[in-house]
Amino acid sequence: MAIQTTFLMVKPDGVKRQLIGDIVDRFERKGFVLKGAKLMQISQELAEKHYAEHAEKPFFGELTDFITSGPVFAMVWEGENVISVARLMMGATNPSESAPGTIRGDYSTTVSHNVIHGSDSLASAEREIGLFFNENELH
Ligand code: DAT
Ligand code: MG
Repeated sequence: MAIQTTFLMVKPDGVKRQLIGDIVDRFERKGFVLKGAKLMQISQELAEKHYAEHAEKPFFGELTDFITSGPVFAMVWEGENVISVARLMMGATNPSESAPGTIRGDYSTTVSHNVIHGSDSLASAEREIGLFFNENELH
């Protein structure tokens, strides 16, 4: 048994396309538990911190512009191996390679607009939850 928590976020494209309900539904039906959630606008500063590992990549400017282009739906989820299982349910980063049935596989065609973010490790989950949520916002 490894009960974990992870940080998931519907990106601005997913919010605009009204996919929040479907995405929340998938994780609830799987059996994961929602611990916190909010619709919010990401600042430039938070975008740069959140994606700091990609600061040297050629797409970094495009990435921070996109993630600040409209509201996101930030969430914390809990459950058995939720970090890796949520990544499986999201599908591969590049929607050209994500399997049908996954969120990215079902709803996106381009890597720069791939609908959802999910933490990729225990350390990044802890770091990202701390960046986006206060203790009193988690239940
Ligand atoms: P993931 O979001 O699956 O963890 P990542 O951490 O490698 O993927 O990249 C973060 C985001 O950056 C990704 O969701 C979309 C964007 N991205 C990644 N590679 C890209 C590329 N080659 N061109 C444009 N955007 C890219
Ligand atoms: Mg990543």
